[in-house]
Amino acid sequence: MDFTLPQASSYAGSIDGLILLITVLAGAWLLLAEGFFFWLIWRFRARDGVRTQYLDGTEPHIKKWISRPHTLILILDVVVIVAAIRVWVNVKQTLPVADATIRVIGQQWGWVFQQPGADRQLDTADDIYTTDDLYVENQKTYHFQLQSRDVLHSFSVPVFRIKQDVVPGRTITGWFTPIAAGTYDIQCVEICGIGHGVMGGRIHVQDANEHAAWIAGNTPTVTQ
Ligand SMILES: [Cu+2]
Repeated sequence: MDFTLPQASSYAGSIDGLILLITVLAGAWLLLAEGFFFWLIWRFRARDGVRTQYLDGTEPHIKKWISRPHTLILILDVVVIVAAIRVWVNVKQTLPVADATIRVIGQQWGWVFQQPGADRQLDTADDIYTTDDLYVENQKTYHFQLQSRDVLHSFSVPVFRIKQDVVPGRTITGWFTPIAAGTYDIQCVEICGIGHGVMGGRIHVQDANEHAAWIAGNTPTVTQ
């Protein structure tokens, strides 16, 4: 049984790498600091005939145990910040050229998806609307326009490592490129009322043929 969450978007791996980097750096310092702390407690425990030393913490040979790790941690902070900015710029600041643009609308309590029909243009008469089920093509880059009809929601696709707030009155644009076919969860991750807990959906990442058939089969017939 696999306990890890699949990485189903092009940038999922870089976000996981960032989390791993921070976990390893913070975890190593935690273990080191706690180990040293308990060693001090054991080493300088009360013993008969040994007088307590009174130290005020300003002695250079003691201060270096604070200042040197402090400097190291500041350097590692810079490493984390540089890594985080690189991922942020790639995921949030850069908008790669889209193969298709879709609209994602949050409302109490479900997701409405609007995507181009056979004409491949959004906001035309043959757009396809679905509720809670989003169908996309593997290896294609999508822009999504997030909107809300009522309150704050948050659009989350865990396998894509997407979590983006949805704000009434605004259109927030983001992107993803699915890299693994399959059906995955969509969640709302912003408390949005009594039905928040059931505001889930599914994203179906389909292969090219399967998706072309889905588009063809679901494009509404438009009478001119
Ligand atoms: Cu919601």
